[in-house]
Amino acid sequence: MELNELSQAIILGKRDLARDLTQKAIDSGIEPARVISEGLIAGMAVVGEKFKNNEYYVPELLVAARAMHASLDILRPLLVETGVQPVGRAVIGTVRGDLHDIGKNLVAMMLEGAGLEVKDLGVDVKPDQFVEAARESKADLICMSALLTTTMPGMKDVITTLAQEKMRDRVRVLIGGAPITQRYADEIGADGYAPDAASAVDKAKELLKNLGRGGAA
Ligand code: B1M
Repeated sequence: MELNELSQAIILGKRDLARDLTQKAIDSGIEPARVISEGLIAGMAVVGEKFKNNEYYVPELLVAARAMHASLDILRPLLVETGVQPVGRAVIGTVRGDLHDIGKNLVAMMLEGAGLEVKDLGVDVKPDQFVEAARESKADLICMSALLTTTMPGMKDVITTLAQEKMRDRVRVLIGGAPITQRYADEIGADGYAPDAASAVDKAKELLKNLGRGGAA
């Protein structure tokens, strides 16, 4: 089966077709991670371009996102199944004022698939909520996503709150999202940055290793 059929279903916002093609891809033995990268992410990249070029508007984005979520519902449990023993704990969310969650959901699933226990706090997560959740779940990592240049500063606020609560030395901070760069991560004192969901897993492993958690995720 060709994964570009799935990309097309995402681009056209065809939810039922996206669901069927995802199931077909899995049944034909394609790895869930490949379905995500070559089917879903590839499709959403085109959607993003079309939006940028004013070929698509918000309604088209929403139906594309809905199709993507239908596909993810099938892939999520499969990704988790591939995981081994939990090797670390993470809380993840999209920062205050930001409602974009597709990339964050992908990162969460990939981390789960890599064997981490992940608590997903959703979107529009305030600094206190990140820190409180990290405390409650004894998290090793706080993972933040931002898609808007206006919401990026919320990441710095989480790091400040973490320090105020004297938890900075035992919780590592990983950030990402379309406008985020390594330079920005350095500027705000985050421990890691990843440009995509696959490298977020590598970075998370590295940070866990630094914490003495073995990093065998
Ligand atoms: Co919005 N939006 N949006 N949007 N939207 C962008 C981000 C934008 C770049 C579009 C554009 O103008 N070209 C622009 C931001 C401009 C800026 O700030 N510079 C924008 C805007 C302006 C807005 C609104 C303000 C529009 C309006 O209302 N006028 C509004 C804001 C709402 C809010 O958040 N308060 C808005 C709304 C929406 C929708 C609701 C319609 C929808 C979101 C649906 C949803 O998420 N449930 C939407 C969408 C879909 C997009 C685009 C088209 C696609 C985003 C996406 O899902 N990409 C986007 C344009 C674009 O990015 N090209 C755009 C696919 C996803 C897989 O990629 O999220 O980047 P991404 O995640 C990647 C990596 O970034 C990385 O890994 C992921 C996978 O590999 N990553 C991490 C992400 N988080 C990470 C965390 C990590 C590590 C890696 O560690 C923890």
